[in-house]
Order: sequence, then structure tokens, then C-alpha cells
Amino acid sequence: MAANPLKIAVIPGDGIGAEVMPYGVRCLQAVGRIFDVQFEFEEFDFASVDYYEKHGDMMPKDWKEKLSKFDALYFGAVGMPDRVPDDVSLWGSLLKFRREFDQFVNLRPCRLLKGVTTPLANPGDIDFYVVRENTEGEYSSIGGKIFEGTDRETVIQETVMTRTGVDRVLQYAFELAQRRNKKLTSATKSNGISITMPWWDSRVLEMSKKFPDVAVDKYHIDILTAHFVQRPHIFDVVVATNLFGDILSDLGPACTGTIGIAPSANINPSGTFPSLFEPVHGSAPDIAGKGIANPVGMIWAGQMLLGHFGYHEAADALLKAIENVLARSEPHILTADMGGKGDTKSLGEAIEKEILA
Ligand code: GGG
Repeated sequence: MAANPLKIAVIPGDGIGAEVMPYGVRCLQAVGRIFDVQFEFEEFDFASVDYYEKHGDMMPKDWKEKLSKFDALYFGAVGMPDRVPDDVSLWGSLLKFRREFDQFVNLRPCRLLKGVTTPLANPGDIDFYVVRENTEGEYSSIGGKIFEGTDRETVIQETVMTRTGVDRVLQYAFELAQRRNKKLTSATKSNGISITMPWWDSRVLEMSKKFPDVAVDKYHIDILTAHFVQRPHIFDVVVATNLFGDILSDLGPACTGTIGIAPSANINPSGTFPSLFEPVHGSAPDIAGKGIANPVGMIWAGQMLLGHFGYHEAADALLKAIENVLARSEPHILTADMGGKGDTKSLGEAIEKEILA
């Protein structure tokens, strides 16, 4: 039986993360009231550049102790590059959560919802997951600079792939494919990146022997991005390294209308540590402070949180509420990224109202 009440650490973060978060919480509370899911929310001001400017660090020293007692983290966005370099804010917060809480799966659904306008000419029925390796790969801090400031300046950054790290995310992706349409696509670039990427391919081949009923195909990342745009309906589960998965899970939602609606679950499958649920989008400094950000990614991330804890009825109802509101395509409700004239408040409140209707 899932925990009830669910103890949720709310970490709004920066920019539009803090603007969409209240609607994520309100929608969870609304659906919780109907399906008898209790929440205990506690909000934290760290993992933000405001906190950094006050304290000289993105998080307090005891952040792990503070957050370990929660069932899940509900996270907005991080980064304000005009104030703190992006790599400092990201490595000081979100990447620490993913690594220290061993959230090695980043699950990112990509679905074309009714009523949402897509830029694609022939979208078909888009409904797939990107499974992104989330704790190693190209996101490594191993490397360095030599001869800085001279003509011989040299910069090196290593990619790290471990057998444990790659096999466990592949296993997760294969299991997901097995529960869905038994089709898995793997993304690499094994002609150009000639050590790590062919090795990833070999681990896919090895893992596929345990899942003979799952059809596997593999693509180089460059042509795969073209297929995402031209034939996105052919995909079901796409597994990729940390960087490639990040890119694909921005491109996928852009093909389904807007990255503003895309959710993401950073999962620690064993439950030893809390998992983290966040919108795919970042802090969007260009629109921050205007109240016009799309709250759907944040709200949908809350839906993934409910599903993660086995509250499937509540999760289905929340997704249905999102779908119903978007399907009505009311310009005064929808945000500008969806072609509307509404704002964060109009769209967030419409979904909350739909849950309670
Ligand atoms: N809501 C997620 C967020 O703030 N993303 C900012 C970002 O750049 N994330 C990088 C990543 O997911 O690897």
C-alpha cells in the first residue's frame, strides 16, 4: 500500500519554476481530496539562485538529511544565468539530487494530446516514452583545462559509462517496453564516438537476450532526430544516454505542441531515496516574472508522482482533467505557447476546476 499521507518536499527553484509550482500543488490537493490521497507538503527555498546569493551555495550542507525523510521531491526549475553560471546552479542542485538520491531513470512521456496544435504536418498518434540515463554518461565533471589563456589551451571532459549504470537503465527501459508495445529504440552515435557508444550498443544487445519478446532497433542520434520530426508515431520506448535523452525529450514535446506541457520523473526505482518529479522545461528567464508560463508540465509531473506511488485512479483523473481542458482549446484559457491569450493562472485554475467538476 502506498504511503498516505505522502510527504512531499516542494522545491520551486528559479524563474517560471516558482510560478508554475503553486498550480501543481493545488491540482494535487484537488485530486487528493476526491480520491482520498493525503499530502504533507513542506516548501524549501534552496536549490535556487536567490538562496545562492544569500548563502554562497545552492543548498545547505545538510540538504540530503533534510530531504531524505520525504517520499518525493516536487521540483520546479533551476538556473538564472545572468546571476549565477548555469553549470554552478545545475551541479549545485538538480544534478546533486539525481546523483545522491540515485535517481538513475529519467522517464519522460511524450504524447500528443487532443486539441493541442503540433508544428508537424503528419504527426499521427504520438505516444512514447524517453528513458534517459540520469546519473552518468556525458554529464560528468571529470576533465580539466591546461595551458589556459595560451594558444595551446586544451579542454577535456570525459564521458563515464559503467556496466552497472547502463545495464540498470536498459533493464528499466526493456521492462517498460515489455509492459507497453514491446518495441524499444536505442539512440547512440557509435560511428563517431567510437568507444563508449558501441559499448552502449553491445549492452543493449546483451540485455535484449533477456527480453526476446521486445523488438529492438537502434539509430544514430542525428537521424533519430529527423525521425522524431517526420515519423514520431513509430516510437514506443526510446532509451538514450544522459545528454541524448535530454535532447530527445525536449524535441519530442516540441513535436507534440510545446515543451511547456512535458513532465519528467527522476526515479530511484528501489525507493531507497525519494524520486523527483519536475517539468522538463527549465526556468525560462526570458518569460520569468510575467505570469505567462504554461503550468501543464508541472501539473503533469504531479500526475506522474501519483502514478509512481500507485494512486492510479487519481493519476488518471488528473491526466483526464488536463486533456479535457486542452481539448476545449479555449483561447482565453491557454497560454501563449499553445496559441492562447491566457496565462499561468487561467490555465492552472481551469485544470484545478476541471478536477473538482
Ligand atoms: N525543470 C527542470 C530544469 O530546471 N531543467 C533545467 C536544465 O537545464 N536541466 C538540465 C537537465 O535536465 O539535465
